[in-house]
Amino acid sequence: MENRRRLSVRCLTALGFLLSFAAFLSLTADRWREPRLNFANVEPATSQDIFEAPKDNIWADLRPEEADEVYQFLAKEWADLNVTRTPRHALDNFIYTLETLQPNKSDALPWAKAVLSQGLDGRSHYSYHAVGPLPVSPETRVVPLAFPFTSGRNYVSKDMPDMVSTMEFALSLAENVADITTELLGAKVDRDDPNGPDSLLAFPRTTLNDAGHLFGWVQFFRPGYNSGALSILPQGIYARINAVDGGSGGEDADSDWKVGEWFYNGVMYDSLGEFRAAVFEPGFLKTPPNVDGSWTDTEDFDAHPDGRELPTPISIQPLGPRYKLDRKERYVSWFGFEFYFTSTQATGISIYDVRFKGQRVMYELSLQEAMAHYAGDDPMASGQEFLDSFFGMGTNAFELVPGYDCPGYADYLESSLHRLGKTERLPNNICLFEFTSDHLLSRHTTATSVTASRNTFLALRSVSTVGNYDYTIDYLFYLDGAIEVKVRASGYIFGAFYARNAHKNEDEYGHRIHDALSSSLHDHVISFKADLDIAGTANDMVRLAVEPVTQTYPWDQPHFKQRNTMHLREYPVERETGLDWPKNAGEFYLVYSSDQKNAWGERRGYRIVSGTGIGSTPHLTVLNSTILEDAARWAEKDLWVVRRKDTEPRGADPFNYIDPANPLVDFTRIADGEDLLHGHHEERDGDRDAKEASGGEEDYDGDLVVYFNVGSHHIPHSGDIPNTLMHTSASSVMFVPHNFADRDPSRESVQGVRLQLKHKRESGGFPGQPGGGGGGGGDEEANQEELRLRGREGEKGGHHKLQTGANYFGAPYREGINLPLKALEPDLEKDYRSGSHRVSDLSINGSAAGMWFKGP
Ligand SMILES: *[C@@H]1O[C@H](CO)[C@@H](O)[C@H](O)[C@H]1NC(C)=O
Ligand SMILES: *[C@@H]1O[C@H](CO)[C@@H](O)[C@H](O)[C@H]1NC(C)=O
Ligand SMILES: *[C@@H]1O[C@H](CO)[C@@H](O)[C@H](O)[C@H]1NC(C)=O
Ligand SMILES: *[C@@H]1O[C@H](CO)[C@@H](O)[C@H](O)[C@H]1NC(C)=O
Ligand SMILES: [Cu+2]
Repeated sequence: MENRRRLSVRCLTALGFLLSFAAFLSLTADRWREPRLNFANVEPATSQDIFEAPKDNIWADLRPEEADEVYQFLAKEWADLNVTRTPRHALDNFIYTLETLQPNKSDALPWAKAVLSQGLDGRSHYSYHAVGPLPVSPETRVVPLAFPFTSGRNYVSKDMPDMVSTMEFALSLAENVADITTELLGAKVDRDDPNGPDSLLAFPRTTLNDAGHLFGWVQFFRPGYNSGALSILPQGIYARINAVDGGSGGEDADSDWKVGEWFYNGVMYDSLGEFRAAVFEPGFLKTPPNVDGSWTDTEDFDAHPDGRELPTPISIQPLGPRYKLDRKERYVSWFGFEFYFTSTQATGISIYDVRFKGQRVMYELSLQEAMAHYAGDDPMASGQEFLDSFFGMGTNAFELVPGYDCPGYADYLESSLHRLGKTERLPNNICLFEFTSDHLLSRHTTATSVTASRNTFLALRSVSTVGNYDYTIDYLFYLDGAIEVKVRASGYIFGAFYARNAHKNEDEYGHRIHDALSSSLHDHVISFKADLDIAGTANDMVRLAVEPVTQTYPWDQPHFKQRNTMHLREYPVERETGLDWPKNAGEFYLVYSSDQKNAWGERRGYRIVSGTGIGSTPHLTVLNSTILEDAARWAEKDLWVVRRKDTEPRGADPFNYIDPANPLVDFTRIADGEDLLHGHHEERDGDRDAKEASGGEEDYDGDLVVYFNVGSHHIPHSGDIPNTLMHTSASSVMFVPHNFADRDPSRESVQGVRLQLKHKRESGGFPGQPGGGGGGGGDEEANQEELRLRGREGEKGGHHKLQTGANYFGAPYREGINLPLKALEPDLEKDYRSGSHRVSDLSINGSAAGMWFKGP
């Protein structure tokens, strides 16, 4: 007992923690930690309680006080706009969002970014404004924010109808056909009990076509009993709605719509009258409805296969984390990695200023957009697409489930959103943890030893639930300097209605997966930006190809005239371009430092590689998508390399969703073929012309940005019911050091064991070859020999004296541990704080464009 470091058992409740540590907390105000789980007989590391970032996190979101200050400032500046916090109409003026304006890389002044929704001349607009410098002072001003957008505009005009009145229109349209829906579906819209078991929901989706005509389709759904299974309960009756005047969102929005054709069971009807007449005609061909039942339940509480009576193995971390976290600045240090992170409403977590062993590797790594593009044999599925930043990957990043989403021992952080003049806190929606993988990072067996190094990595995770789908988004860091971005989708698919009708072609777009449900083929393409700074900002991208070749070698003569073999060939990427992953993985995409070399004279670099996971990293199958138009051209290739510019901070903008023909950010204008030559390169004939033609900067410094996609071609099958499984939906891209250091840098940080076997040592020869080389002598002699050999390696030469038996590098566990139940099963009823989640219904109302409320 005496030699145990016994720790007084801290009270685990937040209150107890606050009481016993009040004094400590008052000193470290913002830096206090969640009460860490303590174990009875061990003392967790405490060093991170006083860990501080070297600099302020200039990317961090506005603190609530700062947001209040900006709101007050804007209230004065925009006094004439009658800005309201509770908009009741599309044309009301309101500040939709407020957050930090991410600073230019080339300067770092704190500014805020406000999105104003404004009614002007009977139309509604969204506009971006920059407010700064901060904190608010007499110099602070508000200016239109247009420089980040390729369009040169700071606004989109929202040619969307008033959401409330459109929903209202869909509802009354549905009420008008209660006789038909009762006849065909055994259900009808019920305003008093909209989510009742025999109720129907009617949702409009509207599209603006090239000619500026606004039209849409209303589709019926069943609500789903309790699981939110709505997206797999489409009902197969569709009505076209047409905007009377092009859809202005104007004052008279209620009268903006009229009903056009109807579609049911593969047949188009010109009008409601025609449809109704047909339905009640004897012999009308019906198709079975899509009815909810236990098949949509997300869990089975009743099955008891062998083994289910035991809990699963889990991971624990009894001695505390090995990373250091400055919670206030959101700064992390872990085995040579250092980075800051932040969260934005549209795109969720971004990481900044990533260094490895003191050298900058990336300036920024961040999600840009998450797209899902559908195809199908009905009026909805055939024209359905989502750009989820519009709904908000950060706005919809809800509380994580400790012990399930992330280990119970993870650090959980919150984010706050400044919207509609208020600050909303999303508790525990970011987690940070170390995890030891089920496989080693390296191992080797020789005749006399076995060495095994654990693969422990660091994960920064969040989950964005955008309507039907949950995206788990990971930024992963490995001991060798590798960085991985991994996304896994789960949740309900967005299915299509399956009509049992020989003339329908649902099978061309998916599989039948229930009585009346088709699985609805779609592509997920999720874009990330990596501003690589491989050992400095001046970088070159090359494709290093492994190519077959026929060579003549003097040493083969005269026996082989020539030899079929392979070799390396380097193709510099000299212009901004989009690349696809090479066939047969036959090329390495490398980003090299333009001026820094390792000890062997090789350029220091990182490789970009389509990473682990069953899902492969896709680009959009659809060519020149009719619905996306110019809103998401980044989706058309796997990887892009472009010049970094302050004026091109993002490859997409959330409002691209509502203005696809004329988006704020058109990616083709970012990847527009400018040359990437710089510094050490000779100016070549024609380059100057090319530069001028593309409007490039003469003094390009070699700072490049890579955009890349993860996602999947999703062909859901019966196993996606009830929910898509993450082991099949995962996909990732990895950045892996390539000659970045002089040898594997994980050796100095990895933990593991070398087992020195009791065998007489062999030396020389191939390890493992019995009798290879001299050897002889006992363990002592073997150790002497080992030391001598290691000493020869020079400078660092091992001070560790090898023993026969287990030689640990890093710390092994040295004593047993009493585990509190919490370490195994977090107390979710107490620790999960959210009472409900504001999950988007994927209608316009659930998004940027629909934040107004029914009038009193
Ligand atoms: C602002 O609100 C006031 C009071 O409700 C109203 O009289 C005025 O017309 C409004 N101004 C604008 C520009 O909407
Ligand atoms: C639109 O969204 C707001 C905020 O989420 C909600 O209060 C309102 O009821 C919604 N309106 C409709 C018509 O769904
Ligand atoms: C894409 O489609 C549009 C509209 O159909 C057409 O005008 C345009 O030329 C097409 N672009 C390409 C690259 O095919
Ligand atoms: C950031 O860069 C843009 C484009 O060069 C410039 O217009 C803007 O003023 C810069 N922002 C700040 C805060 O300096
Ligand atoms: Cu999917």
